[in-house]
Amino acid sequence: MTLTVKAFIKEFKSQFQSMYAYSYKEGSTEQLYNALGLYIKNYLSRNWKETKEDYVENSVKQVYYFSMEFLPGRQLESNAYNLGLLDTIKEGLNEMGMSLEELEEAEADPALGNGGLGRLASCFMDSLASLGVPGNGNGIRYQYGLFKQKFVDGYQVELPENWLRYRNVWETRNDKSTCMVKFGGNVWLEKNHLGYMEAKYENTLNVLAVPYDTPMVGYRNNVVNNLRLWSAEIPVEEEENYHTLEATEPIKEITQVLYPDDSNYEGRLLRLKQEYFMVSAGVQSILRHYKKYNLPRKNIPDKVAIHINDTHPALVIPEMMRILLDEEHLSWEQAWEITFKTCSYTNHTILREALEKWPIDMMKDLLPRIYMIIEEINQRFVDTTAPIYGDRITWQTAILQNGVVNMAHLAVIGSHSINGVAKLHTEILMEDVLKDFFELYPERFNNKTNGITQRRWMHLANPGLTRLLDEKIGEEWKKNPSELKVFKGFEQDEKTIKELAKVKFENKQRLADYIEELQGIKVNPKAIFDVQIKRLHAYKRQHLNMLHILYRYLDIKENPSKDFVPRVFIFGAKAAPSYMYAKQIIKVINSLAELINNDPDVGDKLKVVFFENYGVSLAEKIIPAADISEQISLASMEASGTSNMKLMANGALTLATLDGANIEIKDFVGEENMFIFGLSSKEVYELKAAGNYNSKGIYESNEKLRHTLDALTNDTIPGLNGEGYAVFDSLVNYNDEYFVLKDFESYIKAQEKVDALYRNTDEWTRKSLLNIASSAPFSADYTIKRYADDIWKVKQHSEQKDS
Ligand code: 26Q
Repeated sequence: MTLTVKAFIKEFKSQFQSMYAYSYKEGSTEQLYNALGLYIKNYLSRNWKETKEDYVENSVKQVYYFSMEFLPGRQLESNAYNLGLLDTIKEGLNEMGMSLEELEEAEADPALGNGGLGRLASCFMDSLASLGVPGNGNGIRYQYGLFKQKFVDGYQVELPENWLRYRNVWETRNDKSTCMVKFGGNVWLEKNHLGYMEAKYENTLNVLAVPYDTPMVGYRNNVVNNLRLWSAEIPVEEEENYHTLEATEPIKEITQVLYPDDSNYEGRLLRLKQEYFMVSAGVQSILRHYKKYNLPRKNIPDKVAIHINDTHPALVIPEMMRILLDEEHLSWEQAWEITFKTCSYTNHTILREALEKWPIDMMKDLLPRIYMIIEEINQRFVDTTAPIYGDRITWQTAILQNGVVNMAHLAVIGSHSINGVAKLHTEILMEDVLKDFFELYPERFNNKTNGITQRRWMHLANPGLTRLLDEKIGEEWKKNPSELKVFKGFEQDEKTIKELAKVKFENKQRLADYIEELQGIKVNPKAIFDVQIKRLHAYKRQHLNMLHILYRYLDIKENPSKDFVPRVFIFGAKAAPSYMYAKQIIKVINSLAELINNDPDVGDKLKVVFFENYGVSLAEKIIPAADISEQISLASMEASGTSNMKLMANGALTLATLDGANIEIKDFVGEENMFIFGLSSKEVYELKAAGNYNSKGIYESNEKLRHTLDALTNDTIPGLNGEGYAVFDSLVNYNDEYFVLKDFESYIKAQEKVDALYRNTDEWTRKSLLNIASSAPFSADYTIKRYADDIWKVKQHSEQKDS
């Protein structure tokens, strides 16, 4: 069934009229957007229903991806595109005197995640549906997403992100599938009249979990999977007990707001409530759905795979045990076998301060039955491990340690598969962070390098490049990304090189216009667009980037007649609200930008743009215009990175340390087509082990560096209130935790190579072409295929239905 422009126009008009009872000509942008969104949702609803029915009728195995975060981005264009409606809709809207771009801006960008981990979950949702893998997301419908970031005098200010204010056309509230989640109270075990042990509860806080389902549309394959987000409400039958607004607070707050920290774990009770709420509702709903299959409980692992996205949903393990023991009355051994075979876990970080460890007392009070089960899992683990491996290893790997529940240990012990997110990261897990577990269970460990969906990050974000690729290598690459390598054949084709350079230039021109409109900064589209977009964290070293900018600024001031290659430095980054140092770095960059952008001696040679409120929608605008991709974390610290993949696929050259997936970028595109600098992870480990790093020594002995660092504290940068000192102190006087000064010199050298290469436009573009052509292995479609084959053992179920 193909939709004609004429039919679309007719149906859209009637959709609008049925919603608002006046003509679309009177509609506001928001209303027109809502009508179009609902039109698309109606259009896909049949496939959504049929996909669901199909999975049940054929008793197919399904994956449930449990994640506290999802960052789907705007869905209007991407749904229309995957459904094959985009061109028809664009044309129809034009005929009615509207543009899709304009309506699109009315859509909220759901910021239900912090960064990489949440965006990865959403790329995976897109790939699951597009491959026809039966896969569902399970998460929280936060009423407020990640804070909106504003800069006031260069300081980050956080505002609430009320993304649901103007309704969300994509979601369907599903009152038929609610679950009850119990907190606190007293629990004891009692034999019931059938002779089974049963858990008895009193004085619990009962919370109703209401699911909101959002369609996850596959790319032109009629598959529509489901993303289920849970919202906490007062149970209907208990409404009468809640007399005041205040009394409802403890329930409503559970799904009110996303925790804005992505790297520093704080043991907040409310966060633990959120985790258990999502997990309990999710597991209950899965096991209820499984009953439709009419199969014995022991077959659950043949039909259900539950994936734990970092440790945040690791309570899936005791929760599943609880239901199988207390409600299904299985033996411990039976329940454990099912749970263990069903669950798998991905680790996303090696930062020690990010590892979740919940105080035992807190867990016991909030989740008494879950704690009892964790205790038994721990006891049985200790009893089987100690006799074979001895006390030391057993103690180091136990779940309960020094008054806390170690969530990573729980996740590892209860999962049949444990994976890292890039080759180096997985090695570090096996050799360092989870070394003892690797000795216990080597067969459980595996690597799954992250990936990105090319549909959103190339096809939609970069139409110019997509057209060029279609023209040169045909359209096959869109279904089959490995075809991108055919583009390598054009490496020496002058015409293609020129065309590619033109695409990039136009993208830069568009971004330059946007920057001027947004910030009033005029940037030269011929300059190198140098981009660092990611959460702000000392290990990601935005301050190393800043030091280079400062160095360059001083150089320009001191050598006015020197020939500089113009550069625009572009940042996008949110700092966790409680992360002081990250906020100070933002302030220093903003003040430095203010100085540079307004200095007439500098002109076009140097500009610094720090976008406010970086998120998925901004990323879609910035990435296609990037020349340089800054991936400069201290080697070993960045588990994978995913902006590195997006930027590469859009033809940016990577300037990087050998960390995370940068190593694999190097393997695919070749060292000569990127800029590598800095310590290797091995050198970082050695330097840490030696214990003799002396940042002050470097400061004192490197004249260039000293000159640059001194500018942080000698009033070179106006508007600072001690932030320059804070950065200076941490780097010079507190021994520079992330070895910024150690890598400074080689970073500057790499930056000089960037300038030199950019002078040769064709050579630069040739390398850009090779990057695009080598980016296929980072397609999330391949990543998901590997998860499906190796970990979840689910099959693609996408026989093409004709609708
Ligand atoms: C934990 C406890 C309490 C509150 C918050 C958290 C929390 C929330 C989010 C801890 C960590 C996160 C997010 C981590 C994250 O995004 N990690 C990134 O994951 C990407 C996808 O695998 C990788 O590419 C990045 O390298 C990694 O930093």
